[in-house]
Amino acid sequence: MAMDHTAYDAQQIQVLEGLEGVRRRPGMYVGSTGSRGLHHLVFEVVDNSVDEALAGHCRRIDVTIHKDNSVTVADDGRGIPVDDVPRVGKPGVEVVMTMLHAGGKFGGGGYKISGGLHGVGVSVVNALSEWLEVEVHRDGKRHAQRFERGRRVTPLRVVGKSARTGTTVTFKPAPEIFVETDYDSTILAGRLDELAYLNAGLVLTLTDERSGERREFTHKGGIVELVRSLNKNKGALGDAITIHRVRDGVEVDAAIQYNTSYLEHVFTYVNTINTVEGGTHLVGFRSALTRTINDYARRQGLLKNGDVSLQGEDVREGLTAVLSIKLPEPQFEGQTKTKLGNPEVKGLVESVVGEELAEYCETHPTEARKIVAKAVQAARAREAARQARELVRRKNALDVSTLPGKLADCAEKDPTKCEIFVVEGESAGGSAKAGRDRQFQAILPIQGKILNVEKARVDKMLSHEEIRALITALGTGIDKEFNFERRRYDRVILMADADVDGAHIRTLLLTFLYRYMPGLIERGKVFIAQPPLYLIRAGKKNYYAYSDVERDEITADLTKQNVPYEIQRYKGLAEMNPEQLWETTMNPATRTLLQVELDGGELDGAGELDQLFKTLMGDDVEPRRQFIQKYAKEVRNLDI
Ligand code: 0RA
Repeated sequence: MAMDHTAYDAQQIQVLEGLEGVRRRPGMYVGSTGSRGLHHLVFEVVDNSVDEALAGHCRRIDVTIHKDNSVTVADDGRGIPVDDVPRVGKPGVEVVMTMLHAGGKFGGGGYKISGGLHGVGVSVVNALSEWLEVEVHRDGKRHAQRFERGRRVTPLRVVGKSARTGTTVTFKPAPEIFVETDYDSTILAGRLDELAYLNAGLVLTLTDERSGERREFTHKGGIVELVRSLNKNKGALGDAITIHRVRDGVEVDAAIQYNTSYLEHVFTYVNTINTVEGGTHLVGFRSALTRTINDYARRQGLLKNGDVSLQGEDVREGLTAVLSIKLPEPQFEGQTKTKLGNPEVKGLVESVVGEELAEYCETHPTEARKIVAKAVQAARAREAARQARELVRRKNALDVSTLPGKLADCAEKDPTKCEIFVVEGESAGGSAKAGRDRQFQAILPIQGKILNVEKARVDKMLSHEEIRALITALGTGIDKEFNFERRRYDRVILMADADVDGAHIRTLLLTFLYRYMPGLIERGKVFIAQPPLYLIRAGKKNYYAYSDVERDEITADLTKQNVPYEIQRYKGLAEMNPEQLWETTMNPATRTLLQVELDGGELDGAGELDQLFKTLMGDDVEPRRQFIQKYAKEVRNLDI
């Protein structure tokens, strides 16, 4: 083909300007010149290999971090074409490495499926590298070419024979561009593992020559394995539902599995990019779920007459799912370009997921019924919470006249100086009322027996008179309308017998507070009173022991002094008279309180606690017992 020199020169200038532009504004192309951008270079190269895998030509991708923080990405794909590109007059490899956006624009037919952050292509990596070497195994030969700061320094040469095909790219990020040049193998490993889930069967390896560590990532089952591992030990309801369909050139993969928690974990991907801002695919997925489960519930008569219909949030309680779609021309929108905009995708995903889900329900009635039952329970809890909120809103919580009759309020009106004892049982409540300092201590007796603690569910609790009284007394409102500033007391102290029943009512109240007023626990405002276990009478003197160890210490002491004594084991709060209760359990100067804490805090502590509470409320007695023991260890001893 005759070369048009004018066009060629113009092309050359454009190429240089293009890559110079990348070097002038690297952040625009790779996000930043810090750690994020540095790692993005690797992801960009790996994504090119993943495209080969998606096209069905590549089975493994090996990533190596070298001692000098240069990185090699090797695949066993077809190899980047080495023939001259018509009109450009240069080998395909060189065009790919030096022209912006040249990535998927040639080679015929194939579209770029996996995404670099901006789909910028490997030329950006070249432009931002001190040097880059590419090796192509193709047509029985090994070809090599070297670039420095994006510019070709050797032409593409045949350097040997080869019996295989594939592409190997090695590059060293330019130190004048990147402020961070040390690779973090954990970050690379995380993405490679994610890619292994999103591309079932693909083998990815990471070798860190700085430490000698080598890891392999492969997940035969793809996203289903991811969902199963996310649900491990979370009380999965049946096995995961898997969906795999291609419609109108869009590949839809989904894995769905419910667990017994209240949490929703749905991860969505478009062309292997994690679409954290959601988009049309997620909207379609959600409406398919809501519609299909409602349809099934109604047809099977699982929704009672008085029931409200299931809303999106109901069918997503305890849902773990991964949705991964692949389409030729994704439009990414949003702040971080991680929101899918393609409008046609909504209906497409909705119908594919809807059809598959309906089919699953028909063929797996036992599992389907469990899922519906869970959603129905969520809907009832939502309705009960709404009614309770309504109740709280209707009655002005600050208006003393609407306060529950059983509440013995304190005289002090400044909430920061007040505390409330929530006391199990009428008689203990009576002692507490008589023994308290009425200036700042309020008492709310709760009838433990009325609440069937074995079977109580949170939605049932909300419809209960005792719990409503507690909500009104505390004044903060619940759930979405919780407002800490409206609290009527600064400390909520749960006071129950030191026996199994007491432990049950206490954990039940804690479950309630955790679910509907977590803001109180987070702020360290919830406490557990510590009544003594023993009274040791020695003549006119009374000693209180709060543990067996303490009892033994006291009696040993008395024996040493030859003082006769009598031990009484307290079976309940009611056995103490008001003065004793004040002295041992309520007087801030002498009492001990346990402060209830969310464990972990920053490390998904709420999630873990959620799980524990769920365990507690389930039907298994053994996990409940274990929880109570674990919980006892987790509360901090606090002297006030
Ligand atoms: C364009 C066309 C073809 C393959 C590739 C690019 C390709 C690019 C990269 C980047 C890293 N690994 C890669 N492997 C392949 C298709 C060539 C053909 O039709 O044989």
